[in-house]
Amino acid sequence: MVITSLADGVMSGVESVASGLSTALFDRPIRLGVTGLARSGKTVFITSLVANLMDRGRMLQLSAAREGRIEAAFLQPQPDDTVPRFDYENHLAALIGPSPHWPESTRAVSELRLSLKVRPSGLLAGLQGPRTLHLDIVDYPGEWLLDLALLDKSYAEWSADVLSRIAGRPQAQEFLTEKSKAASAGSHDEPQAQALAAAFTGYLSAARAAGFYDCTPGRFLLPGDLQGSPVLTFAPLPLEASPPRGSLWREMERRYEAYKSKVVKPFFRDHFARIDRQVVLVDALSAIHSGPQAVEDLRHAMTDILSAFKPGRNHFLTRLLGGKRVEKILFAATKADHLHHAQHPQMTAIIEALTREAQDRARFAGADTAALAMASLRTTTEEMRPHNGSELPCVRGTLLETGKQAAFYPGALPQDPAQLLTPARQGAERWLEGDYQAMAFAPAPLTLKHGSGPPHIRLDRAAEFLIGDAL
Ligand SMILES: Nc1nc2c(ncn2[C@@H]2O[C@H](COP(=O)(O)OP(=O)(O)OP(=O)(O)O)[C@@H](O)[C@H]2O)c(=O)[nH]1
Ligand SMILES: [Mg+2]
Repeated sequence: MVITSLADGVMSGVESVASGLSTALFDRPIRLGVTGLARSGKTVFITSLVANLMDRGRMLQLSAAREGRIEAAFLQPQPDDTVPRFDYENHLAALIGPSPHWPESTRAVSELRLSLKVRPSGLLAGLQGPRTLHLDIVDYPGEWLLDLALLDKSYAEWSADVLSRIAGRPQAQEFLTEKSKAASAGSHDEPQAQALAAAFTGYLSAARAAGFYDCTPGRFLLPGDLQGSPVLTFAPLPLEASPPRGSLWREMERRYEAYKSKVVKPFFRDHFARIDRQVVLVDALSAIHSGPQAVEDLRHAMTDILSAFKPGRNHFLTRLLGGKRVEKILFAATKADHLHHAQHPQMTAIIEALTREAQDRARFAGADTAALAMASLRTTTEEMRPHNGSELPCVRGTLLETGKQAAFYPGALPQDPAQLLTPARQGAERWLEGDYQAMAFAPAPLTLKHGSGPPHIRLDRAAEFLIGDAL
């Protein structure tokens, strides 16, 4: 009696291990991180990706969709109960409603689980039934990723770094004046600390608006519920002799360290460490429009982002990840619908060159990386327009500002990306060959065809790179 029940117990134990194993193998969730700096297009990317995975008529470059192997795609409750849900339905309603508009800016991490029921391909096709892939998509601000570099720096090092970088920037002058009034070694005075932090935050916003990317600490621009708290009330100060205890400098140092341990580390532990695949969205056209310094800055930002994904780079991360690594990273130049397709190869070459340089500089070996030019939501149509006896490849759309239709030509991107990247590296003030224009278009009114998601450019290729192998 006892023996049988024991044996039964063992057997059912074995069975549940076996079924557990097959679920583990086949239903392993994939966590896809979507990041990029503010306004780079994360919300629109996720919304369009999910809509196009649910209705796959425009996803021919995703092999599982082309082969008709995706039997169903549906949203499910996400695994993390304390992370806000990505507001898919409202964002989609904004984009495809009768008076379409862009979704609101988002300020924190959010998450969505999309489950795909897929028939296996190749040899397994006849042997196995469909299996389910859970795709957990996580939207988080790229600024938070750049904060990783702070973990390796003391307050003195960080201050010296920042102060030397911003010295020549007009956006920083107000902060620098404020800083020169402060006596680092003088005793800590809260109104002064607040004035310094406010001036520094003001600089960060102005720098961001001017197209600079090195705008850390990331939470200063996206404070959320930390607004006004001491962890966000510090600023870089030069180190003079050895500042005594209780001095302004020491208090700033203490807050900087608190920012690292109470803000930066928890983000890496709770979100970053669990990501399997990553897309980094880059608004490269805006950077080119802003000029060589913004392009150079973008290159630095991409290097910093890549080095966050390089195992072994940072003690804290190495311990945290314990051997786990991100499998794929896609750098995607977004909003390619601002360019006629005749210029897409040039844009792709630029983003590829930037990625390659970032890889070399970060001495990156690890994840599989790729770069492409894409648009999550296509808002324009293409048009050739006569100009000085030749034809300009333009795009036509509704201008966001005026609501009027207009044709737009941003300027000729060079065939050789070095024509932009070299002057950028050499610190040029402006482009030699004319200027590049930027333009904001409103989403075009849409009627979605049955079975098709919103129109896009190469979103299917992005999906193929990111999850194609797992389908
Ligand atoms: N033409 C075009 N514009 C786009 C596209 N994707 C994003 N945009 C523009 O970029 C803006 C920002 O897009 P979001 O998706 O909200 O960007 P985000 O990265 O989520 O922004 P934050 O949440 O503020 O960090 C939009 O309001 C649009 O103006 C696209 O595919 N095509
Ligand atoms: Mg957003």
